[in-house]
Amino acid sequence: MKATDSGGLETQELHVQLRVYDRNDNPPYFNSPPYVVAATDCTDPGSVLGSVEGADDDSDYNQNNQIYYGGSGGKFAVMATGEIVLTEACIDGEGFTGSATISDQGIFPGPLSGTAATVTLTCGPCPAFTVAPGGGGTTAAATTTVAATTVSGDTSNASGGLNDMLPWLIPAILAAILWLALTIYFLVVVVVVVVVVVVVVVVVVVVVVIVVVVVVVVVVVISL
Ligand SMILES: [Ca+2]
Ligand SMILES: [Ca+2]
Repeated sequence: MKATDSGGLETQELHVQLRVYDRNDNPPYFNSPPYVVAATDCTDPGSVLGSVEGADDDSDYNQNNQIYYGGSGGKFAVMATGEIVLTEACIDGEGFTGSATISDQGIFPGPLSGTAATVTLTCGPCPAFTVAPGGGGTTAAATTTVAATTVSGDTSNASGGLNDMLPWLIPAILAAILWLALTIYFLVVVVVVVVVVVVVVVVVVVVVVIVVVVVVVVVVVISL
C-alpha cells in the first residue's frame, strides 16, 4: 500500500499481507438425483444396493466441503457415507420411496444442507439360478441366488459326504475292533505258554535235584 500527499513531496509505503479464508456459503448438492435401487426376495438385509453422491463448491477449509448423507424410506436407509442399505428383507412386488439428505460440516458461519434427493427401492423375485454353457459361470443377475445355492449346496454336500462314508466307515470300525481283539488274544496265549514252560522247567529241575540227592544218600549209605 502506497500513500502520497497532494504536492507529491511525502510518500510512504506500507506492506500489507491480506489472507482470505473460505466461508461456508455453498450448500452441497447431489450429482444425479433421483436415485433408483433394486433388491430381490433373496437379498440379505444389510446388503448395499447402491449409493448417492454429491459435491460441494467450497474449499476444504474448516471442512466446508466435507459431505455426509442420511435419509431412509421403507426398507432402506442411507448411510453417512452415501451407501443405500437394505434394512430388512423385502418381498417381490414391494416398492418404497424415501429421500436422501446431504449436508456439509462447515464451521463458519455454520453447516449447510442441500436439497434432498428422492430414492426409490423396488423389490423383485429371486433370480433363477443359471449356469453359462460349458459351466463357465453364472449370470451377474443371479449372483445372490448363486451364493445362496452355494451355501445350501455345501450343507447337502457335507451330509452327502457323511452318507457316502457310512458304507465303508462301519466295516472299517468293525475290522479295527476285530484286529484289537485278536491282538489281545495272541498276547494272552503267549503269556500263558511262557508261564507253563517256566513251571515245567522249574519242576524238572526240582525233580532232578531230588533224584541226585537220593542217589548220593544211597551211595553214602551203601559205602558205610
Ligand atoms: Ca465459500
Ligand atoms: Ca459447503
